[in-house]
Amino acid sequence: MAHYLVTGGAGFIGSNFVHQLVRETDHSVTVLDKLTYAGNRASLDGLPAERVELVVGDICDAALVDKLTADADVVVHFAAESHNDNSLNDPSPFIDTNLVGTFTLLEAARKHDKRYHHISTDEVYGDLELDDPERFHETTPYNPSSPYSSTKAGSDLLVRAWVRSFGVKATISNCSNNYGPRQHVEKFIPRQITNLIDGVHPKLYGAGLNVRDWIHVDDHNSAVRRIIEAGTIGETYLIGADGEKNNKEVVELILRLMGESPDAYEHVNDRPGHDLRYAIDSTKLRTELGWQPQYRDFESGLAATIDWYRANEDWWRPMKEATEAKYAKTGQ
Ligand code: NAD
Ligand code: TDX
Repeated sequence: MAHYLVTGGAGFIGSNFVHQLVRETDHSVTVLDKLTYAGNRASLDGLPAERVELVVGDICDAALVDKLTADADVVVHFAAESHNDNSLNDPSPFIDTNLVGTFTLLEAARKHDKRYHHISTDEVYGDLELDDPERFHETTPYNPSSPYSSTKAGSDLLVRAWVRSFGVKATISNCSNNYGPRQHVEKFIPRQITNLIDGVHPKLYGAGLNVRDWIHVDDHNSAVRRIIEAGTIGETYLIGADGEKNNKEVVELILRLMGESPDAYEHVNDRPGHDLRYAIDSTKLRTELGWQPQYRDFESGLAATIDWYRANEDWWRPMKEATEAKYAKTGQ
């Protein structure tokens, strides 16, 4: 039985990680989360108080991070500013949280000699052409496009340097696009589901031909747990579930699953610098660590996600209006 410090545990992927850890292990957890616009206390509802504690605070607060790291066996770092569109409107919190925050955690992990796992994204590799037979793998050169992905790339490089220079016991994972319950309504899939619940047409950026490689959040988190258990210190593992789809296909599927005509969407302004395609080759994780995704059918995973948003309007309703007001300013 171990004690985990989970940063960003009130966000989308972090909260699902804490739920999975409580469901499937005896570990206890301290969540460190600033509860920014993206963090939600309600995402931790239903978890046993004797096993999960929420500390509201900033990962850039060195004294707090030092104290919580000293008390933990394992640090899992999910906290980030995570939305590309926000990073294009105001990059500054991305620099603080993604770079300075990661530096602060690494210094604490180094001082207290703690196992550290760093959560990152496939966006650090830039994008691929639609017809490129290549996919991203662990040695693909970094080539990030947005303020978001460049700060994530920078944070990964800090981790690699702290492993090599100071012997920090770290691993890194770079995952593709996640879907599932408790994702903020600013993100593509929940935005379209909640728009449709409100009688608003889904919004496709540009022509909608950009490709994302979808993975269920529980599969991302089972892979993270496997890497923490069995991964080699200093190594990077790519996490993906062979889920490539273009945005138009995803919107058409959401419309069909929600009983609407599959062409009932609108085209809106494209994202500046919009990455064309992401695709992950997760052979290393599968062959070296024996991991497999459980959600092999995107349609049924998406249907369950739609059901979750229908059943949990109390969770998402408070963030919907402000999110759409932000998009209205950029014509998206
Ligand atoms: P999210 O925006 O839903 O959650 C981020 C959480 O971090 C929030 O709870 C927020 O309050 C917290 N946070 C932000 N700044 C903080 C700070 N300074 N101190 C403490 N807490 C802070 O993000 P997510 O989608 O769950 O992403 C989690 C991680 O996974 C990120 O590192 C992201 O880069 C990575 N990732 C996400 C995806 C995806 O598809 N969403 C894919 C690959 C990797
Ligand atoms: O309304 C929309 N319409 C639309 O066409 C929105 C919000 C998005 N899009 C497009 C842009 C992307 O091509 O959908 C795709 C997915 O968009 P996002 O949900 O914003 O995700 P993306 O930019 O691909 O980044 C996500 O995956 C990698 C996460 O937000 C990142 O945190 C993660 O690192």
